[in-house]
Amino acid sequence: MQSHRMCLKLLLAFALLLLQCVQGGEVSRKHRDANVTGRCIEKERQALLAFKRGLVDESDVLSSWGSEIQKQDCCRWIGVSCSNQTGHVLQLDLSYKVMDLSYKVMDKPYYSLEGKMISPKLIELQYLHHLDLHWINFNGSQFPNFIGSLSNLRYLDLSDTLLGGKFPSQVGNLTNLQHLDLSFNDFTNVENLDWLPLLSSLRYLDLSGTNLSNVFDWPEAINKLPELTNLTLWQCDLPSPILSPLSYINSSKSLASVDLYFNHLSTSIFLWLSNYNTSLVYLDLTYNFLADSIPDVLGNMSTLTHLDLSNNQLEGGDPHSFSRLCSLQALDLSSNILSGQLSKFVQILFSTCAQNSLEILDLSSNHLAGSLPDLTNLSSLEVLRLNNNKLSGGIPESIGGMSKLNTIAFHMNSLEGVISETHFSTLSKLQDLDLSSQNSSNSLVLDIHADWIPPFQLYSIKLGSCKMGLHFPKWLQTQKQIIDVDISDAGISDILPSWFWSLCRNMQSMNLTGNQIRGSFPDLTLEFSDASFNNLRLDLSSNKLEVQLLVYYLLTSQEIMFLEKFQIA
Ligand SMILES: *[C@@H]1O[C@H](CO)[C@@H](O)[C@H](O)[C@H]1NC(C)=O
Ligand SMILES: *[C@@H]1O[C@H](CO)[C@@H](O)[C@H](O)[C@H]1NC(C)=O
Ligand SMILES: *[C@@H]1O[C@H](CO)[C@@H](O)[C@H](O)[C@H]1NC(C)=O
Ligand SMILES: *[C@@H]1O[C@H](CO)[C@@H](O)[C@H](O)[C@H]1NC(C)=O
Ligand SMILES: *[C@@H]1O[C@H](CO)[C@@H](O)[C@H](O)[C@H]1NC(C)=O
Ligand SMILES: *[C@@H]1O[C@H](CO)[C@@H](O)[C@H](O)[C@H]1NC(C)=O
Ligand SMILES: *[C@@H]1O[C@H](CO)[C@@H](O)[C@H](O)[C@H]1NC(C)=O
Ligand SMILES: *[C@@H]1O[C@H](CO)[C@@H](O)[C@H](O)[C@H]1NC(C)=O
Ligand SMILES: *[C@@H]1O[C@H](CO)[C@@H](O)[C@H](O)[C@H]1NC(C)=O
Ligand SMILES: *[C@@H]1O[C@H](CO)[C@@H](O)[C@H](O)[C@H]1NC(C)=O
Ligand SMILES: *[C@@H]1O[C@H](CO)[C@@H](O)[C@H](O)[C@H]1NC(C)=O
Ligand SMILES: CC(=O)N[C@H]1CO[C@H](CO)[C@@H](O)[C@@H]1O
Repeated sequence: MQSHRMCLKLLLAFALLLLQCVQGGEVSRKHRDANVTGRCIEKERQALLAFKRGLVDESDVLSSWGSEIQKQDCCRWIGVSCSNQTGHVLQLDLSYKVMDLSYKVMDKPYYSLEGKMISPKLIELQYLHHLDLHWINFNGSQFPNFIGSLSNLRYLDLSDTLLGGKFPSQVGNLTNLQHLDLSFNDFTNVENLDWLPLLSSLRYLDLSGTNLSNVFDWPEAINKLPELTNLTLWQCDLPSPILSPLSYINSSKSLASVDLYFNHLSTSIFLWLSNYNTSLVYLDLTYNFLADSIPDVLGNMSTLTHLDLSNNQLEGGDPHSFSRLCSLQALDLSSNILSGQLSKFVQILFSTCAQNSLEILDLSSNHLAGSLPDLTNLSSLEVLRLNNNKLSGGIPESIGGMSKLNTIAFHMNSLEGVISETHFSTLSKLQDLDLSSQNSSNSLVLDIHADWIPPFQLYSIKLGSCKMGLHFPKWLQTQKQIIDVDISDAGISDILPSWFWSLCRNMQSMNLTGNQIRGSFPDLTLEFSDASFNNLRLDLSSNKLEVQLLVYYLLTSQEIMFLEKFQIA
């Protein structure tokens, strides 16, 4: 668990470094030049220095912190902000957001501020109202009890710090807190949330990754926070609420965002959520134990804009309750067991309301059947995923009029018929198209003129097993941003065009297997010596090429390329 998270950290940190590199560290420079006039208080300076001694700073990101004469003003240290009237330190933010990473990109591949201990001298910073140590690795050390005495704190973020030990319920003493994030640490199980209602100003709460499996009354504790707007409890082993009539009384009416991804919640969660039916805009219940049909009470959450119920066991084909969700922008019901006719489902869904607001519709991986209806009434739709269902029949030409679409995923159905240029006529924003069928369940034929100039610039196109005619699709040449192409098993019987290698430049994946493509290769070593082929995964197997090859290029951490497989028939 821990090592997995460290890997993720490294990866993210590396991505961040690249980003910082591109931005040239402008943000942080600005930060350092600010508040030149500040003069910090000696006692607080000593506290900060003691705090620094508790850290391992291999990348020297805290180089501005020091006892040298030119570094005397601790209000100018990176991550530190003082009151410009009293000089007291008000803010200590050592999250990666404020760190200056630009200097060390080359010799230190990632940002690594580690903690041996959180110095108790930090308690000297009595005026501190913002403390953010997100992502500093404290490697299982105990949560510092004294933090419960920093009574002016309004903002506390100790997420991903790998603190361990007993869950720090003494944060309940920080009654001014508005923002509390203790997510993804290594605390033991929480016994109760009795301390939570003390935080009556709390607006934002994130306890993700904390085991709350024994806290059956967690909804009551949340209800007692009158100002709470954002609640995030990912992966908390949350039990389904056992609701007493009391839980409806005096509940806060402010919750706007509820993210309960990956817990043990059943449909009774909706009863609790209906307390918030006038405030809730964002609801994520992905990976829970929601079963049976889509509950009616959802229909009363009329302010919802984002609803994600994917990866549950919801069934049936009657989404009546959705017809009242008039502000819905994103609906994800993928990976459930919805059944019935798609056309009826869509008709109920959008007969009254959300047809003009909906931007994302994901019904993939269900058991929806029947033909694809005319969806042009969903006038704002950008993402349409209907893959892995039981859809049959043709793809209506009307889809070509849905000009905002950027993603179409229809693969793994039983669709058939001809696809023409009309199907794409106004799709200038299309970036991602998948009509493939790995086991020939779709049997689509692309009938497109050789000189077609598509309206779009795709990133990814997957047409595996769609029949494309004998000729190598010339229009692919027009796609300048494309990184992923699958035209395997497409019935192409042609000579590999000379422009093929320039098409592959900067691509990640090109799959031409199972065609009748002929031709020989010029000097492959020359072609592949070009660095722009660094990450290409190219599959040309099962063709009639003189050189049959399956090439995997991988980029190792030493930036050395190597060929894993090179088959010559
Ligand atoms: C800092 O000083 C300026 C005037 O120089 C004042 O307008 C501002 O409110 C002060 N900010 C704080 C946080 O005290
Ligand atoms: C983290 O703690 C473990 C023991 O709990 C220790 O073996 C390991 O060396 C520590 N790692 C670092 C980087 O301090
Ligand atoms: C929290 O508050 C209680 C009582 O108000 C007090 O006894 C306790 O010492 C406080 N804990 C901390 C860490 O400040
Ligand atoms: C959470 O705690 C419960 C009860 O102690 C335990 O059964 C469960 O495995 C824990 N969950 C995780 C993810 O460790
Ligand atoms: C609800 O609030 C009222 C007045 O603020 C209070 O008298 C009552 O005891 C509260 N009810 C519950 C169940 O907390
Ligand atoms: C709180 O939730 C709202 C609604 O989803 C969102 O717009 C906002 O960014 C969230 N606030 C924070 C601090 O994450
Ligand atoms: C939904 O709201 C209506 C009033 O707008 C109410 O009559 C009905 O009981 C509510 N349904 C549920 C399931 O809460
Ligand atoms: C919200 O839910 C409450 C209780 O479930 C219900 O009485 C009320 O009518 C609902 N309001 C709306 C607007 O649906
Ligand atoms: C589109 O909406 C109009 C007006 O709401 C309606 O008359 C028409 O039947 C709808 N078309 C489809 C294909 O659902
Ligand atoms: C292949 O398609 C059939 C339906 O034609 C489906 O039942 C089966 O699950 C598919 N196989 C895979 C591996 O997806
Ligand atoms: C290319 O496509 C075929 C058939 O769809 C598939 O079996 C093969 O794994 C793909 N090759 C690569 C390298 O992804
Ligand atoms: C980096 C920093 O400390 N910035 C502060 C400088 O002072 C202004 C008020 O004048 C604050 O708003 C900044 O946060």
